[in-house]
Amino acid sequence: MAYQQIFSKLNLDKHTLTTGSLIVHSPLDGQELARITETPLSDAETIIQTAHAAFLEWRLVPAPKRGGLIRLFGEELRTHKEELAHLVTLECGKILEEGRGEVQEMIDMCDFAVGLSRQLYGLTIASERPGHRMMETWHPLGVIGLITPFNFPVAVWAWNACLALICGNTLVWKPSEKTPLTALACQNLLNQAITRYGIASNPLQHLLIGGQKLGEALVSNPNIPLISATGSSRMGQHVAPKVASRFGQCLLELGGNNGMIVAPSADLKLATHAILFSAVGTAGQRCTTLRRAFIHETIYDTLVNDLKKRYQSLAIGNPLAKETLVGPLIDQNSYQAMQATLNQAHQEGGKIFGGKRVLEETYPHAYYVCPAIVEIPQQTPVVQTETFAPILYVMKYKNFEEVLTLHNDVAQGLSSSIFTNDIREAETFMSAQGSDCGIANVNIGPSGAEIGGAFGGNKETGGGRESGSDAWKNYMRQATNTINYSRDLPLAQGIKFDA
Ligand code: UN1
Repeated sequence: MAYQQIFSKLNLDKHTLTTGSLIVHSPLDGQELARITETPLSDAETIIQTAHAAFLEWRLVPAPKRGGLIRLFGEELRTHKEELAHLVTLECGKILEEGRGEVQEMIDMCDFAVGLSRQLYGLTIASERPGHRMMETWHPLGVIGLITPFNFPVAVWAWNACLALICGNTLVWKPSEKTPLTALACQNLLNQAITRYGIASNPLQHLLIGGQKLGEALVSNPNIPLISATGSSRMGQHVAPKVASRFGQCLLELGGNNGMIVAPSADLKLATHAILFSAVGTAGQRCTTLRRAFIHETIYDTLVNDLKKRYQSLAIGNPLAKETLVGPLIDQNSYQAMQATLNQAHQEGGKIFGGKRVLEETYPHAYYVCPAIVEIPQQTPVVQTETFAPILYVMKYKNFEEVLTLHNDVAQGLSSSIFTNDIREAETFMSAQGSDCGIANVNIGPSGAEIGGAFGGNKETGGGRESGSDAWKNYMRQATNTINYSRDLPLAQGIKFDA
C-alpha cells in the first residue's frame, strides 16, 4: 500500500501532515513522513478542563450504552485494520504481520470492553446488623491521563481507552512523540465512531502531541485522578512520586527483563520457536521481549548451537516485505544503546554472537541489526539491566532451585516462562516460591500475551495491571454502601451509645 493511500484511508489530510514542526521519520529508511503540529503547552490546562466538563456528562450515560460506542469503534478498526497496521509498521518499524497483530489486539480489546460494559459488578455483602444490607458500587473516576510508548503505539492505548471509556471516564492522551501519526489515526477512527454514536465533535478524548513537558502537564494536574503510563522504569520513577504527592493514582507498566528457564525435559522444538519469537520479534523492542534464557547444562550446547544457526538465517530487512522477520530499531539512539550494552557485556565476560548493523548501504539513515546472543557465565550487572534491543543473554544452570533464585534476581518483574514437561517444575514455577513476575507461562514464551488476562508486572515494572481480568477496576472508584431498612439504628461492633 502506498504511503499516500494509507494516510488518506485514515483521514490524515495534507494539512495535518505538513504544517507543523514535529518531524516524524520512518525507522524503515529514515524518510520524513510528516510534519505535525505540536500541542502548545499553554493549551494543556484548557484541554484538561474541557475533558473534565465532558466527563461530568459522560459519567451519566449508562455503562451498557457507553459500550455501544466501543462496539462502533471496534467496527471502525475492523474496516481500517489493514491501513492502520501499515501505518504502525511505517511509524514504529515492526513487521507488518505484527502490525496486524497489534490492531487485532485493539479489536479484541473492543469486544472485551463491550461485554464488560454490562458487567461492572460490585459485591453484595452480608451485614452484621439486622435489617441492613451492604453493597459495593463502582463509579467513574474522571479524566484519565494516558502516556503511551512508541513500541505498541496503538494497542497499549486501546487497552486503556476502551476500559476507561466504558467505565465512564474521558481521556487526555499523550502518545510517544516518535509515533504521533498512529495516534492521530486512532483519534480519527474514534471520532468517526463518536459521530456515528450521535455525539458531535468528540468531547471524550483529546490528544497532546509533543514531548515530555506535555506529559508533565498531565502528571501535575489535580483534575486527573489517574495517570496510566507505559515506558521505562526511569520514567515511572519520575512520574509516580509526583502523582502521589497530589494523591492521584498511577497505573504503571514499566521495564521488563523477562526470563525463560529451559529444563532438561523441555520440548526443544517448541522452546526454540518460542525463543525466536520472543527474543527477536519486534526487533527486541517489546516490554515482554525475552532477554534472559537459563538453559539446563545437559541441553545447553544443542539449544544454543541451534539458535545461532537460526539467528544466522533470520530475514532482516524492510518490515513491509512479506518474508521479513526482523525490522529496524526505532532510531540511532536505540542502536547506540545496543552497541554500548554489547561492549559492556563483553567487558563483563560475555561471548557475543551477532549484534552488528546490517543493510547500512541500502538504508544509511535507518538502523537494522542482527539480533545478538550473549553467552555469559553469570548474571552480571549488564544482564540485570533492560536494554530495549534484540540482545538475548544465555546462561547455563544445573539445579532447579538455584535457577529459580537467579531468575528472580533482577529488579524488574514483568513476564517469565518455563519450558518443561515435568509437572513439579511447572507448578513450582507458578507457585509462591516460583517466578515473581506478573506473567508466568508454561511452554510458551514470555511475549505475546492475550488481552483477556491482566497484563502487567511487579517490582520495578510498576505493579499496574491493564487489559483483561478485573483491570477495569483501576478506572473506577469503589464505594461501599450500607443501607438500613429497619426501624432501629444498631451500631456496628455492638457499640451502645445512648445519647
Ligand atoms: C508492550 O511491549 O508494551 O504481550 C506490550 C505482548 C503484547 C503487548 C506488549 N500483547 O507482548
